[in-house]
Amino acid sequence: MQVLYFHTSESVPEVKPVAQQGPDAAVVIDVLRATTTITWALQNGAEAIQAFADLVELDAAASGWPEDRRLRAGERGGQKVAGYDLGNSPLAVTPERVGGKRIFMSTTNGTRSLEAVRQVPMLLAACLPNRTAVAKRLIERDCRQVWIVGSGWEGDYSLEDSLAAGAVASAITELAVAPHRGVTIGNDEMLAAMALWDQWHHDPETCLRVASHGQRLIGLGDHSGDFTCCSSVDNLSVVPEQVEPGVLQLG
Ligand code: 3SL
Repeated sequence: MQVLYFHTSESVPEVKPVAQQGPDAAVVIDVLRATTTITWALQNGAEAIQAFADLVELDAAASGWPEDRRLRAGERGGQKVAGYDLGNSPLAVTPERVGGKRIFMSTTNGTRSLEAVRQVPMLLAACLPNRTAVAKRLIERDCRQVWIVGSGWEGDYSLEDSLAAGAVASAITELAVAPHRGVTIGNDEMLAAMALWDQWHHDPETCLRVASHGQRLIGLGDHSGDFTCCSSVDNLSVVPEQVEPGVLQLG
């Protein structure tokens, strides 16, 4: 298995078909907070997450879904979109709120990354809480070329997504020990992310708090619960997987 990391949706190369050496799997990460929220929403019984880069498209799709079985989740600039049911906090997607519901979701960066790789045959969402579960899924499916894609902030690098990319890749290298499952690290970005995980794995919450987007969230108000939730490691075994373009369910 070859594993590569791209920091943002903007840095993802053109996705080629598998027959032309394109990736057979992609893993999207937005630690603060979209993929953490997606993973917790599915853990807590949401029927599915349908992700959109664009709010107008989200509204159009949501309006075609029964009102009692839908929620609209929107975040821009770290804050809830006015009039939407939910923002982007993993603490808000409780079983009572999301059970049985489809969540139509758009965030500043995370849902853009999901859109950038939606044509890759297998698309997963990862965060620190499910990083080992994601690594196991990739190994079980015997993936050949995996693109891990961060979300960053409006085209720029983000520390916390790289931390989690390194966490996933480290779990893959630890678990894929059978001789026929050689793991190769495909680019410098992936090597650097693994070094970051080595550096911070004893204290991921501090890494999230010192990161520029962590600082942005702190500036917007008290996000202590979000930091604790988003920096927890390996406390979830669910893996969001794309089942049709833009729609994630538990695979
Ligand atoms: O950028 C995103 O997609 C969001 O996850 C940002 S925030 O954590 O909701 O502010």
